[in-house]
Amino acid sequence: MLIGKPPDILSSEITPQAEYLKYLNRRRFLRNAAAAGAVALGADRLAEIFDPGAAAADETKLQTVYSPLTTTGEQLTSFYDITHYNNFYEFGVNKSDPAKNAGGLPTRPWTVKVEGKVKKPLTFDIDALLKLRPLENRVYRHRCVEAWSMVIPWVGYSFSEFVKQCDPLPSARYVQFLSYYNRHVDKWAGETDIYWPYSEGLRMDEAMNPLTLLTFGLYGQTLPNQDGAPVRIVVPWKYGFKSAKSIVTVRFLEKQPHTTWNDQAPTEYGFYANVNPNVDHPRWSQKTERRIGLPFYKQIRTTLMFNGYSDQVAYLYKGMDLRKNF
Ligand SMILES: Nc1nc2c(c(=O)[nH]1)N[C@H]1C(S)=C(S)[C@@H](COP(=O)(O)O)O[C@H]1N2
Ligand SMILES: [Mo]
Repeated sequence: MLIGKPPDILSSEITPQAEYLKYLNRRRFLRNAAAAGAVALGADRLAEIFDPGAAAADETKLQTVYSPLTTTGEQLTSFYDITHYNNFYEFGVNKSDPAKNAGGLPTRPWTVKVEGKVKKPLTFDIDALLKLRPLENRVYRHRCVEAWSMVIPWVGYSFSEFVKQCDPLPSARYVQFLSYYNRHVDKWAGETDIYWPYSEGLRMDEAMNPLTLLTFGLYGQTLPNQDGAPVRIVVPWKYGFKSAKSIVTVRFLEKQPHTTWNDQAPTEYGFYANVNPNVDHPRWSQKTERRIGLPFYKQIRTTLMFNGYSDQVAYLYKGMDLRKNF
């Protein structure tokens, strides 16, 4: 439970990850939470519900091709749920906050810097990145450490295609992703004690796995800001927090980078964060998950090892103790 959570906020609106933000500015938080509670009953919120298309109006269509790496057979989560039930702490800690607050994220001009163990540092313009490879439609399962999940038709290409352009040195064993951070734009970041910018990382072989997706869109159009515009990473066999949004820097490193959630609570959020029903979170089971958007009686699913991607990724962890390396 969040300390001092006002009773008019639905508990499903507040994330267990947020509970771990130890030095929340309590007064500011309470003020914001009260405001969010008021909005939940107010006219803007109703307009949002009755006109879900409004959220899509500004997005642009992307040319896409079919990908054999797509996961089929499961009902897609609706565009509305994918874009209104988000974790993006720079824009607030409630699930509905990013849709309301991320509008000001300036997604053009946008560059992605490449640094560290590379032949030479590079800067890519987002529009050049969009044209680097054909954009694929890839339906992936998406599972948050908070035990909810979605099925999302992402648009992008394998991150390995990007790495090929970067000429990493043989000493590069890890990749770090840093998100956009500007405290004048991401004003809500100050509600947390997170050490910004948001940082995540992968071992090089994980990053090079074809499933690791450099992601520019969803449902055939550019990413809405709340989902990490204009470019994010998606790592479908890991808990959602590994998938950094709105990436501005990619660093190739010799040593394992620090990562945001691991900094916050090392005993709860490991570096690997592979979806693993056999390793409970210290405060809840990971055996099942709640599929967002389905009727209540159909929501609970068994969580699959590596989120169902064992055939593609189990080889990466041969000989590792996944209880210790969680
Ligand atoms: N920059 C940034 N990236 C982030 C986060 C964040 O707060 N900031 N949240 C992570 C978490 S906890 C999850 S579950 C996913 C959620 O992605 P979605 O909102 O598109 O479903 O984004 C991840 N990437
Ligand atoms: Mo998450």
